[in-house]
Amino acid sequence: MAGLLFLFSGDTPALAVDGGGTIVTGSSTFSSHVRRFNNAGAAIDGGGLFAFNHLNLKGVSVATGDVNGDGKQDVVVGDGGNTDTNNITAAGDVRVIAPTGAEVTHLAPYGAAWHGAVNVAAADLDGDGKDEVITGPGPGGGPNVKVFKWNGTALSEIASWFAYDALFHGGVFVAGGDGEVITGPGPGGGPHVKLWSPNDQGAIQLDSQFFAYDGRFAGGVHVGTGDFNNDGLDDIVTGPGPGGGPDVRTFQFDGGNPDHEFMAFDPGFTGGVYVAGLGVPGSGPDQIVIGPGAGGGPNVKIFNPSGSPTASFYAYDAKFFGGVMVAAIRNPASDSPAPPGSSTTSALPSTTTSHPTTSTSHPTTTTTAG
Ligand SMILES: [Ca+2]
Ligand SMILES: [Ca+2]
Ligand SMILES: [Ca+2]
Repeated sequence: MAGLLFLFSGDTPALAVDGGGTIVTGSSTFSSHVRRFNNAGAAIDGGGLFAFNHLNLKGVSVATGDVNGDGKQDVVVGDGGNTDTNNITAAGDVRVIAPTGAEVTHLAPYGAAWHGAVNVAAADLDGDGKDEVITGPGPGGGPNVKVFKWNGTALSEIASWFAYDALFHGGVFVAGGDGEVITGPGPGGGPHVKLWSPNDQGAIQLDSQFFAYDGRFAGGVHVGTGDFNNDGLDDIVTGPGPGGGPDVRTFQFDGGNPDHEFMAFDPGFTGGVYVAGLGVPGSGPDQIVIGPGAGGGPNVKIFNPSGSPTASFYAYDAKFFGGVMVAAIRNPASDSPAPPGSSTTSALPSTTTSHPTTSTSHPTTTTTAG
């Protein structure tokens, strides 16, 4: 039986089940180590779990949301790449894991032959109270974004499209909020954020796009969502990919000038930063969780949107410099689903994506985050 090596252990606080305030981290290289923390940085599940036992794992991406609609926030884990040839189909490239540690479901969004990374997000795109799983391939794959919806027993693909030029093989980072899928190119791409939703006919349309940083920057852009200006509408938080400074920005969905901008680490750190919106029950605007890219220590930080740090902790051993992907539970009360009438259950153009295997080198920096 492939898969879970360690269950989430110990107490599962109510925060982790039905409210905001919980942070999920994933090792972005070397292993599939997933952990959870509260908004003060305390571990809430002991040592966490190793989500995959694929050969030569290259890390994981993480998301959190209630995928199966049971009121409990699941953890979605995407394989960061591997060299397995045997058990991918059995184990999947994406696993949905309940707070108890039990697997809800797994799937292989890009087929059994795909051994690259899968970036994941979870968001309720159609307002039915269940979070859809959004996937984007890592480097080596075409920019084929997919959306999967819970069908009562498993996840079914309901949308599939190319978010960028089909020849771009740097990967796609994904997020979701207020009925929109948000995409950012992986390394090699510009900081080109795009927002997508189904049109009246159910086909995916591009609603908005903007450059989060100087258009000449080619390290890609990480994206997350939260209500950072506290107006009840979701906003986007961005962090540069490798090669950029730790320059975190928040934007409203129509782009324009950022509402907030701050440096999450020493400005000299150029490993890139992963970003996520964090809801804290009873508080105002969503906060921002930051994980360093490869080259930085495992120092996860939480900030108010204005850039004031509220917590800082090591998600993994202090000697781990592989980077930390982050996700967090949003504040459910502030999460506005898509308006009635929009639906992603429709015939979408089915795309055939080839995933040539390339070896993408991520710039390695020796600067320590934090
Ligand atoms: Ca659930
Ligand atoms: Ca839904
Ligand atoms: Ca907002």
